[in-house]
Amino acid sequence: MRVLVIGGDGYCGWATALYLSERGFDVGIVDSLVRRHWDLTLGVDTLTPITPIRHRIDRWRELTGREIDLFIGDICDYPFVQSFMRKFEPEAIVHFGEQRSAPFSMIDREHAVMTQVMNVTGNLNLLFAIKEFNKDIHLVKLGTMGEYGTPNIDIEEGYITIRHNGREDRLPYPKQPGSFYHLSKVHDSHNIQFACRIWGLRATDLNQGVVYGVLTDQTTHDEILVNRLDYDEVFGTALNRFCVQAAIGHPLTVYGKGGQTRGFLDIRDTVRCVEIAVSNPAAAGEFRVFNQFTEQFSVYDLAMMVQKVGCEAGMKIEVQHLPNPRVEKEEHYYNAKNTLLRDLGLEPHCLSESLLSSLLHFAIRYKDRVDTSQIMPTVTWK
Ligand code: NAD
Ligand code: USQ
Repeated sequence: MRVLVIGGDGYCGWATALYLSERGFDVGIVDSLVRRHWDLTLGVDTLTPITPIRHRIDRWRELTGREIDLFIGDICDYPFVQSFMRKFEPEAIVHFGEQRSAPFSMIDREHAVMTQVMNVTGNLNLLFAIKEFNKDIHLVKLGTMGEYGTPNIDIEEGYITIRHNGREDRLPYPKQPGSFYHLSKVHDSHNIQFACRIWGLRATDLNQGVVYGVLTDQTTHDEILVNRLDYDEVFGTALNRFCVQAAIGHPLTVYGKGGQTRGFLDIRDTVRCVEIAVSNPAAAGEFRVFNQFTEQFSVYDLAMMVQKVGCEAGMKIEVQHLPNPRVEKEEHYYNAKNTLLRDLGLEPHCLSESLLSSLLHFAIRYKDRVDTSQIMPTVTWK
């Protein structure tokens, strides 16, 4: 199957492109490299020294004999989208190519507008391109668990059955996102659902939780293939940040009480979930939603787990409760469903002490690259 990975130079996209390539899919990568540009403008860098995209792809070909086509450009530019659709003729499009940081979207008006305009425009362009070139192309879109927020009832997979004044319907699950970034994903979901309903497109929205880890079987073949690992306050995510903080002896930065509970998954499950979605396409006209996470943890629980594993290895790790820079519930009910991907064959890698230990050792290996000034949060929601 011919699969285009939009955002294939990024954290999830690079791991997915190599995984699908090794699994026998014909893979093309589309990326504007804007993420590398944002890192430069913010003065942040990945913990791991990532090589230029063309070097990465050349090395993959040398090692495996497998080609990955590369299209450099911005999916907000419709003629560029038309040109790669014409040249590559995808059967599935996996869309990772968005501004994905909540703090980035909350820096100021400019960053909020940039996030929403880019994310919504790029996604709309893909929908129009699928309609123009081949309505059978399956769109696999990365959404986020954060679209739902933290309601005081169970979170279903995309839809909820509601009884109201004696009548019943299955409706999109209510959304209460927590940042302008998370809101952009809600807008995307609505646009995709509309396109499926009106034009008969087929789409899967993968409402992914927070991803952790860095090693996948394919990116470990060679140092040139190493994936990015973000630890800074803008792009770094909770567990990855805690492991890097532990590696350099920085107190773990729990925001507020730390009772914020989220769905999490190992990056090895991200790539497998995408394969499952691509291999089991949605029906024509169907807008399908899968909650893509494997386990739920509170931020405080994660910090305690990192502390335990680190201390057992002889490290000295403190946990610090910082004033929360975000506006979010710090103690709340959270019970999200995640059975649909398992029903299709996902066998989760659960968070274990050995995985945490290997992530800690990975962070220690690169700890001399850490810029400690990038760790404490400065972007606030207010
Ligand atoms: P990332 O920033 O590492 O990668 C995104 C890639 O997309 C970058 O290489 C960037 O250059 C590219 N890109 C962005 N806008 C583009 C555009 N307009 N045209 C072409 N390329 C563009 O992000 P990631 O962590 O790999 O996340 C990928 C997707 O998964 C995002 O949509 C994100 O919302 C979603 N997601 C990520 C996580 C996580 O924990 N990392 C969790 C849930 C959902
Ligand atoms: N947090 C801390 N300390 C930190 C960093 C974060 O306590 O040092 C807390 C945050 O306050 C929040 C939780 O951890 O309550 C998660 O924050 P995060 O930065 O790990 O993740 P988030 O901002 O939600 O965004 C990340 C990805 C995003 C994806 C989302 C999935 O950057 O692309 O959509 O995870 S989800 O959280 O399910 O919406």
